[in-house]
Amino acid sequence: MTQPQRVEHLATDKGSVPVYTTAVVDQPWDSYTATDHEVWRTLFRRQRELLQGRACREFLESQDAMGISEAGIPKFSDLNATLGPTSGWTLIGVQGLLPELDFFEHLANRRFPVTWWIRTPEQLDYLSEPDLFHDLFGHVPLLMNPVFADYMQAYGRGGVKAHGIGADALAQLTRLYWYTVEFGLIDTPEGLRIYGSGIVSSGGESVHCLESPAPNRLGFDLLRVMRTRYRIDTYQKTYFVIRGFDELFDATRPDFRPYYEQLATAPTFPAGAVLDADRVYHRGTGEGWAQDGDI
Ligand code: HBI
Ligand code: FE
Repeated sequence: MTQPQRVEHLATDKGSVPVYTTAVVDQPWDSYTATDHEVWRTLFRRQRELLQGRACREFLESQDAMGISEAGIPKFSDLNATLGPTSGWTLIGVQGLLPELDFFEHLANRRFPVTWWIRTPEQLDYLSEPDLFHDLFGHVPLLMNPVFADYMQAYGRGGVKAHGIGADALAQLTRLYWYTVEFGLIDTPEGLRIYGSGIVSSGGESVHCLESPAPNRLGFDLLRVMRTRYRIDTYQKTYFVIRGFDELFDATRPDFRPYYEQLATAPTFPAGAVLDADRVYHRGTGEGWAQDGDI
């Protein structure tokens, strides 16, 4: 088997530029080094300790049910043996960021792309694109939840359609992904909990999103989310809260075309905005926010 490539952002004098790749590759599990497995163990231990009492029950229980543990980097084939019969999803190996349409088409066919390589010890606390830890530790467990698994396929199908409609529709749909799949919170009888993959795979944000007074925590509303801008390189200024995965799946059931038409002339909102119509769980103080203008 040829060793797959490690495709990462390109550092240029104008900042980092994403590099896209479309290849589907076999996971070269035997090629992982002791350092790779040690990076996994370090991140796994840190995150599982932080996520007790912070991540939603479904996330933690699904990780355990799949046998994702601190032993070392899991084999995609082992995980597929559990995931396939449970929700019809298959993990496929990829080399890095996929172009939007490729990504959506995989989701629409219940294939979840997992980056085959893991970050280096120097990148432990931050890297600018998804690696194996983010994808596998963060995204894969909730694919075991039937309703969330259906949502992810519906999202993929919506993405393929949005790609055909145009850039605005794509941007609006990407905001939905960002504020749910990546940075979503869920309300539970024990309080707000995390389900977003971008949060559960990040040390600082796992605490910040629930306990810092700075960010807003607002009730999920589909069109509100699709109009709300975000930054990819700082903690979120606003987290949206769903009351259950059904709320997410029900929101993506209708055809989005009328929404895109309605939103075509609707202005977007800054990431830190709080509107009169918002269901407010917490109005953020905004302390420490990067003064980044109107993002
Ligand atoms: N590619 N490998 C990979 N993983 C992702 O999570 C991913 C992607 N390409 C595009 C993308 N996510 C986002 O733009 C989604 O909002 C579509
Ligand atoms: Fe992600």
